[in-house]
Amino acid sequence: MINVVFGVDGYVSQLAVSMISMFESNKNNKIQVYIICLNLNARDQAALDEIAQRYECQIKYLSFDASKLKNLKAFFHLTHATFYRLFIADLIPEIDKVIYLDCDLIVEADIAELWGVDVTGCGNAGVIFNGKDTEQRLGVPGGKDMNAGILLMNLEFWRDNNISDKCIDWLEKTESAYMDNDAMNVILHGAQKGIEERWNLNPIHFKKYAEESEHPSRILHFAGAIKPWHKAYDFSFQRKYEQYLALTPWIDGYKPEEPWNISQAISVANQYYENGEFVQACGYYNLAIKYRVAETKLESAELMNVINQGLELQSKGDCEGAAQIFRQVMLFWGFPTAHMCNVYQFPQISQS
Ligand SMILES: [Mn+2]
Repeated sequence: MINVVFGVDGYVSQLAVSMISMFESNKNNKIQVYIICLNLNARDQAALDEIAQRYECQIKYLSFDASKLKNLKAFFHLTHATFYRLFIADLIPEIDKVIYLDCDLIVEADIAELWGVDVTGCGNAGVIFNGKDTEQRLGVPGGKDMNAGILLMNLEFWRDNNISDKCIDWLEKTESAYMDNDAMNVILHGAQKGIEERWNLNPIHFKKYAEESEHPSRILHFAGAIKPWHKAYDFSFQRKYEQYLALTPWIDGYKPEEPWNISQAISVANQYYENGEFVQACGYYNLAIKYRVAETKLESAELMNVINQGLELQSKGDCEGAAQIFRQVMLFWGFPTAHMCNVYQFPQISQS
């Protein structure tokens, strides 16, 4: 039996996608799923149970005293659920090993291979990123930057060495950007095992790698503030996300989240433009102009004239011609007009 733990704090449809992608890729494995949740409603729980039953799995739900989180602060786009993994060892004392999975990923791998990694003498196994972050930012000589989105956790080690308490204690005393991820990298320094990067591939950095089945067996982890349920994300991964979402009841009425700033609007427009969908491209270039006007005055009357030329072509139905004019304006403002899979190469893509 493979034990898999998720933590959820609001992102239930995303959890459903992570979970169902795992089941779809692991039809020959027996999996026990645990979900840590503090406020899951009965309807969502019933929908998750129904999905698990399709794959002959019964979910066990775990809850804990929320007051343990009262001194911990979540930053950026992260919710308190990021801290749940710190409590796993105590929540299931009868279990010695689990795979922990985030809710922003798609499993396309046989997780029995991950489950088989030897974690003797280690707290966590996971993918170590290239950054020297832990060493430089957190001042741990030789410190590893292991990403906590996908972990094989040795719970026996966690309990024997009081890792949970040590992490919480460190977090209460330290203002750190990546919170529990940082805490584990500091506290477990010297007791971490690196695994192959295919277990934690961020598609925005590895588009070719992730898409071309060079590694058919991998976990796609959509780390960062822009996710495949945002319209600004790379369209091909939005479609992949929606394919799995379509296996869940959350597909009903689903719409990706619209861009909330100029960079995201341009990212969407550029993709439509490259796909030859000029009507949609113009719509999002218009939105980009709207965001620009809302935050900055237009530079000149001349620029206004150029924009008006584009709008006129658009109103006459020449959306290709209009889009070309709008793209000149975007370039003038310093934005790229070629689609970039890595949305973070845009200026201020996630700025709220
Ligand atoms: Mn994540």
